[in-house]
Amino acid sequence: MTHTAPTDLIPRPRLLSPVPPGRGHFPLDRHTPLDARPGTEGVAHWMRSTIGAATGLPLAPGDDADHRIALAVDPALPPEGYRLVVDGSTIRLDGGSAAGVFWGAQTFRQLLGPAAFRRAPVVERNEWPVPAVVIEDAPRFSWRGMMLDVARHFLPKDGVLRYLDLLAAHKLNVLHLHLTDDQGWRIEIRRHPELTATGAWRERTRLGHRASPLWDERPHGGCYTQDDIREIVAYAAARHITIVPEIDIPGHSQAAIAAYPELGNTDVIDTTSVKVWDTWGISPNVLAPTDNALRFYEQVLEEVLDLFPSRFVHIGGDECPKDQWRASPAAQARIAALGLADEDALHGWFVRHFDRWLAERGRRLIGWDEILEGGLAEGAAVSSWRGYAGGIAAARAGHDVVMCPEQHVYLDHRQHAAPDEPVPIGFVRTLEDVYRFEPVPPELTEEHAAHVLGTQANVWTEVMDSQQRLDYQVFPRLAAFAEVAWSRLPAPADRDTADFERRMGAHYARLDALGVDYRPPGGPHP
Ligand code: TNX
Repeated sequence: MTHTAPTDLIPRPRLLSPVPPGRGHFPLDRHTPLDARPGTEGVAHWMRSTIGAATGLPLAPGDDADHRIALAVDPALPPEGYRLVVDGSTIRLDGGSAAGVFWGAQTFRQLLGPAAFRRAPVVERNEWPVPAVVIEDAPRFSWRGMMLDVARHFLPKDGVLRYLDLLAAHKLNVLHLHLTDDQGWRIEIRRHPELTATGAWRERTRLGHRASPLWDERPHGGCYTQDDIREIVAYAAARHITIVPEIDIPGHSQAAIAAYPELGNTDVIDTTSVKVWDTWGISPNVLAPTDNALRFYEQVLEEVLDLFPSRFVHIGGDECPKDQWRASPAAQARIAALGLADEDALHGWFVRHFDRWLAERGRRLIGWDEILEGGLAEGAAVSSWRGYAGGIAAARAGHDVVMCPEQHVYLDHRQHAAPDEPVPIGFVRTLEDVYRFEPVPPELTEEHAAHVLGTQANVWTEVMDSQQRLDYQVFPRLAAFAEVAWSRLPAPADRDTADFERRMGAHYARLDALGVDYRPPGGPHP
């Protein structure tokens, strides 16, 4: 019978003592009870609905000292850590918290073999031998994320739920949702209904060049209702994943200006003729530095805070062209009235306003590294995307950082130099390149490195208009990224890429069972 060798796990656990092959296993079958001690009921529910559905085993509640799976919280373990002990009579899974037990359950699922990743059993099978093993594991970082851009191409709710399952299977615990951009506004805001009535749709897509498959003349759009968002947040919480919402200001806001023209720089352009953008790049249409714009976005964020329990709220802050502010007498008057030096400082004024506003509500602001340019707001954390430099500067100044340098973890970038690579943009980032990514740059002292909360892979979707293209770009690279974020790997040059590739052999079978359209190892034309 096929199960997975404990040495085939991804991400690699911290400590693994397998019993030599053939020296024992736990005979999981339809009579095996699942005993969930207090605090682990949610994990047991997840195991029944996922592993139970794939195997056809009931995993019914119960206890039997000679044959059982026992889940428990052991506060002596690290908060997200777990210990999994499998012998002939018991599978014992303890976690430092429910989250730790949940990550241990992901490991347990891998030990059952690829069939445990299906939605329903394909053959009648009564025994699922689990190899005897002792695993002690805990994550390197507390922020192990993926950013998904649902603004450039909308991903309907079920697609997001599916990605939450995929993140969970890789022990990733943050989904940063990029909900607004020039090309679309994707979250219902009750107080300002035009944001989605107008802002969720563009007339066409003109991405790249005329010959590009993404140059068309049909409308694109969609949005999440507030009930959709509640469902997504609850689904994520059941998987110990935090959704970090992003509302991008003051740039990347053309869709909002198309919906409410008074948000734009009305003394520079006729904002009533602005439409949701149908091309890519950086739109010159940015928010005007008015009290009205601040109030408007406070009202937006009030609804966002009601929906998302996340401590961190992302306000974007990236790629804000200052040309309209330079040309606008009203913006110039504002700069003078506030006693600011220039347009960069005005950008900083926007960010500082929301830093304070969020702090007053018990939340924390996070923004792209451009927020350093206007003078970093007091409590702000930084997503370092233009390389490591922003993150290094922020960490040295005592600010928290999420490392996501575009040279390493931008999954919109191409995976191969071949001209027929299906998504041929950006620089080449192979699976191995991602495996060699190191989130903590060596120039940081230990004290400053402690500000690196973790790392995330960013998935911008200008060229990803379907689940298939999305899967192709994200996988298998997300598996390498997950190991970087979870496991304590040696320095990049010393990483065992051969062992990782070997384990990927088992992992492709899991992705197949999950129905993931990953890029095949040899490329689309091996
Ligand atoms: C830069 S990263 C952007 C995005 C694009 C991406 C394409 C960042 C904060 N801004 O708006 O989608 O490059 O790779």
